Amino acid sequence: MFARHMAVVTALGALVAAGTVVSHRGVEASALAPRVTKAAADSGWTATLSAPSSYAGDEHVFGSATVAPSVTGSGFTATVNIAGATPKSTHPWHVHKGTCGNDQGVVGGGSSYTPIKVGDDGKGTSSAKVSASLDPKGSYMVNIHASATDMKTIVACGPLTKQ
Ligand SMILES: [Cu+2]
Repeated sequence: MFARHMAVVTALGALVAAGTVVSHRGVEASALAPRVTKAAADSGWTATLSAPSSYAGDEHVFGSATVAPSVTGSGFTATVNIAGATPKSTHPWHVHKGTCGNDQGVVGGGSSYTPIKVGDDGKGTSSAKVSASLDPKGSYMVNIHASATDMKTIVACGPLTKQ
């Protein structure tokens, strides 16, 4: 019940954000209008990524991330851009619950997130469709892991802030 309600709220927020007037789901959501007025202002989240103070390695990864509610239903799309990474390196990344100093786990299935493939210029990007919703009042962050074989080392991290 709660999860379904949140899905409708997220969908309405996305529709309003996109300036689109739509069909079946819009009609369904309008029945909840008095309760979703605030959520309708949700245009997503952003994060600025930098190396955590605990990081002692050679990479100097920085970047940004955005989270946009899905336009077509529940869930969200997260996009990350980094620079300063080792050329041709591969970095797993995720939206996590919690803060950079207090990881409370990946949001959605870890396999939703395709690792970032870094180019010769040290830059890379990736995008993930995640079938989980973020609690507007929740605490989330994006982190960039050192490699698939060194997930424990975080080369960059940043808190997600509501836009
Ligand atoms: Cu992660």
